[in-house]
Amino acid sequence: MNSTLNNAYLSVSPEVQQALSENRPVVALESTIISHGMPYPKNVETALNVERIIREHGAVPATIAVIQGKITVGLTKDQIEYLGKKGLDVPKASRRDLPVLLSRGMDGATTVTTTMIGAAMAGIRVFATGGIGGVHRGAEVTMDISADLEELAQTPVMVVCAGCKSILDIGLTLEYLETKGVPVLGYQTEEMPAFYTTHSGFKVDYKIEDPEDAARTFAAKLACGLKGGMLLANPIPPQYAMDLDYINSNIDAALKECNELGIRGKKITPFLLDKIQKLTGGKSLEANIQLVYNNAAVGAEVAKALCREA
Ligand code: PSU
Ligand code: MN
Repeated sequence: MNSTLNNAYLSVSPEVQQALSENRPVVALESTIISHGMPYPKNVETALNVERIIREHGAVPATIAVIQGKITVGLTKDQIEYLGKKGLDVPKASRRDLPVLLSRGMDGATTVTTTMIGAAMAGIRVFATGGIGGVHRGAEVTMDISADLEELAQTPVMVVCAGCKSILDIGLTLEYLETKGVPVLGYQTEEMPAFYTTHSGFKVDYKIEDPEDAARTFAAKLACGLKGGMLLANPIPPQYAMDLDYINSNIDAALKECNELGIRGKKITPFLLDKIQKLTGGKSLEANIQLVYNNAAVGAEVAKALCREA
């Protein structure tokens, strides 16, 4: 771990570094959800609440971003506020963007992909977020498949999420993860959750009973040196779940507009997230926030259980 901590492009906060060196639980958090996933000031408020929830559960939060050319693990409040305020003006940083952002001393909002990279470099094993990227609908023509899936195939971090939105093709996303050997685990559920709803019609590979079960599963993978991470899909609490038909009709409308406007590449996901929030008059934003809180709590419990394992 020391050699990675000496990396000139990595900066780990003293609090996170100390927790890791004492085998105390740390939960990584992403910054694209702050800059590109929610509007200001709700994004900052949510990011700070997520950190508080993780602390209340006895773990240390480590929000990750690229700040002035360094993968920064454990942002300060001011840095979170800065990224939230700058919003879409912060470049969305996926794996392919890192070399340029780092060498030029730029900022970047880390996606699931680059947050996993930063977490692994620092030695953090658990990462909580909202939803992952995946195989987009129509990918058989566009080849739009999120780099998040490739990262899950190669970087040893457990990602706690609420499944993926049906802006994606959930069935193809699960097929892709199967091909890549990524375990898709349902937290106390047999069904793959679909972000705003607990139902998707697709099954997960295995149901996980509790944080200990999740930790033992991940520990077994790590012990065997099996490459890659794991997905722990944690359904939105039912009281915050949205009506399936309502959310799907809004997703369809957002997808239609995205196609008509000819939006491409990394702009697609942020466009869809923003459009859905506007079409639902903020209702989807509230659901989004609540599921992130829920994932933060489960992430902290799994991180604690992993520290007891190892
Ligand atoms: N899905 C969400 N909210 C998000 C994202 C996805 O429900 O904020 C963000 C995450 O950072 C994810 C990224 O890693 O979008 C995926 O982008 P793309 O589809 O361009 O790979
Ligand atoms: Mn894409």
